[in-house]
Amino acid sequence: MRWLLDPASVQGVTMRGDWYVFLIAAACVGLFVYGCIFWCIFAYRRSRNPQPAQFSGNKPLEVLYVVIPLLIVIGLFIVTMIAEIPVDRVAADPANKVGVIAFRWSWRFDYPGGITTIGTPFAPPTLYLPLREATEIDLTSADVTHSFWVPAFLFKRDAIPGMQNLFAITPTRVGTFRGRCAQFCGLDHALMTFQVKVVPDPAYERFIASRGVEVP
Ligand SMILES: [Cu+2]
Repeated sequence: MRWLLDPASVQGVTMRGDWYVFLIAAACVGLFVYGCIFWCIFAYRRSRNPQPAQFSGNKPLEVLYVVIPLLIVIGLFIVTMIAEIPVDRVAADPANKVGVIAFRWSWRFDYPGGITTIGTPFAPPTLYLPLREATEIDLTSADVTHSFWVPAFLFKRDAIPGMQNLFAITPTRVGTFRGRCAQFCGLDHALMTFQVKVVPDPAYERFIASRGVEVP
């Protein structure tokens, strides 16, 4: 089902697995419910049942339709928790670390070695990331709550003033991806976009070593 979701990050692939479990569970519940509805429409149609059976209460059935949905919800909860453990994992000593500060209405990226990029609503900044390296992102906000969202990575995390959200992103494909603020944050929220450019590791190393002069 690659055509359905093709995330460009290791973390996204894990979340896709979780999403498939939800999709299959929802499809099974949907099939069962629609099956019951159509079966009732057919089996108890008026020509065969002019007078419907009259009864009330069915203890085993009532217990069953409380217990089964509970088990499904508990199962989905556990599957999601298991998926989130590797996604939330950050290394004690990350190889690459980028600070991201969201502000009304753009982004600031701080790389190692003092390289800083500050965007504006009309000149959205570019975030460079090395391919297949886990980059630790240290996310916060300078004013109100924003949200860092890169749809291609299947990844979104809130940028909250006074709080630091740490997470790692490991891109798996070279390319340019769209990023945007996913939390309505005021007038120019819609212009609060950025680009993510995933480049091979040597190009990223040159970018850092040249203090941002050799843009990949
Ligand atoms: Cu925002």
